Amino acid sequence: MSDTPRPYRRIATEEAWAPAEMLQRWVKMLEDGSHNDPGFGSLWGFFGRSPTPRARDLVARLQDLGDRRLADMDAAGVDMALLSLTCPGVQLFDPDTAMQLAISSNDEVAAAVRRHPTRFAALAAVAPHAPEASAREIERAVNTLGLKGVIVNSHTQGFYMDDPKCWAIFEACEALDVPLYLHPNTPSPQMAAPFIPRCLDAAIYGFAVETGLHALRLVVAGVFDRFPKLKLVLGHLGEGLPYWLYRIDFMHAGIVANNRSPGVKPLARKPSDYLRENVWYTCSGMPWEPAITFCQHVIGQDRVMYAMDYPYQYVPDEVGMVERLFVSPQVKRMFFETNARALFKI
Ligand code: 1DF
Ligand code: MN
Repeated sequence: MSDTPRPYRRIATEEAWAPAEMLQRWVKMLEDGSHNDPGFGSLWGFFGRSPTPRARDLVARLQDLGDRRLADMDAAGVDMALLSLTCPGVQLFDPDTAMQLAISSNDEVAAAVRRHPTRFAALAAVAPHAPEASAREIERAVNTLGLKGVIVNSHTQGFYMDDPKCWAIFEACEALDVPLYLHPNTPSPQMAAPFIPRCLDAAIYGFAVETGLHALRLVVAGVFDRFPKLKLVLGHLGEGLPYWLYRIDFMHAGIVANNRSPGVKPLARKPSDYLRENVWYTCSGMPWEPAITFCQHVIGQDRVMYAMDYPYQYVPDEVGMVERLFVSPQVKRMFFETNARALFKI
């Protein structure tokens, strides 16, 4: 992108990568059918096995943590990328294998950050189905490797993080004051079926359904009452949730007042309060003025951040689309740079 001098650096906050070993294991699982996840079969059946240029190009770009990625960032005008393990990450594997791969991938991405400290920062992968080991890994990743937070790719084989087993992970995030980025995954096995025949399971819509649901489960379960300092990040401008704030509050109040479900207890505050005060938002995949400014309006300009979603949505012209947002220079700087610096301590 042609670029005039600007008074801020652009930090892109949802930029995916994948270690070769994990991709090889995924392809093997696709070939021998040793997974139980129709969404994974649909999404990675394409990216992992299709000979199309789109699929082969993505798999190559995902694995590059060096010159090719940096050249792509230069071409798009992205100064810094916050890297995270692509979906579904390690969460498809049994807990021991998942932890082992989380540790090795955190080491690998931390080495890339050390090679290019002004261009890369990274989040730590964990295994939500091994919460105690994950909590220890978060501490190592933050304190020893210098990673900036945690990435979870939504459900783990149908398991959601509102389960009290995951409290150890939230405790670690809160104690270290690092955010947890709840990135999409395809709809869990319990709800994948109606999405798949029309190819609606992935980024077109299923990601948002799955991940918005997951975030709301955390809110309604009272996770933020128990962990009031927990910081959650959602991509894709909150997976639709900002648009729903009014109706979620209205309906939740009625459910609580009528004691409709043993799974819903009164909360200290309204659901929208947590979505405004415990959650930050990135515009990954949504370089669209009305949606971005809506999110800034109902959530707050200090909580909405830039993301590209490289390499899945590597469209250099989109940086220009976002650059033309109708906001003041100060807000543009918050959006592209300072909100991310403050939240992730970059
Ligand atoms: C896609 C999009 C794939 C996103 C992703 O990870 C991903 C896609 C496998 O286009 O299929 O992270 N995204 O976040 O929008
Ligand atoms: Mn993404």
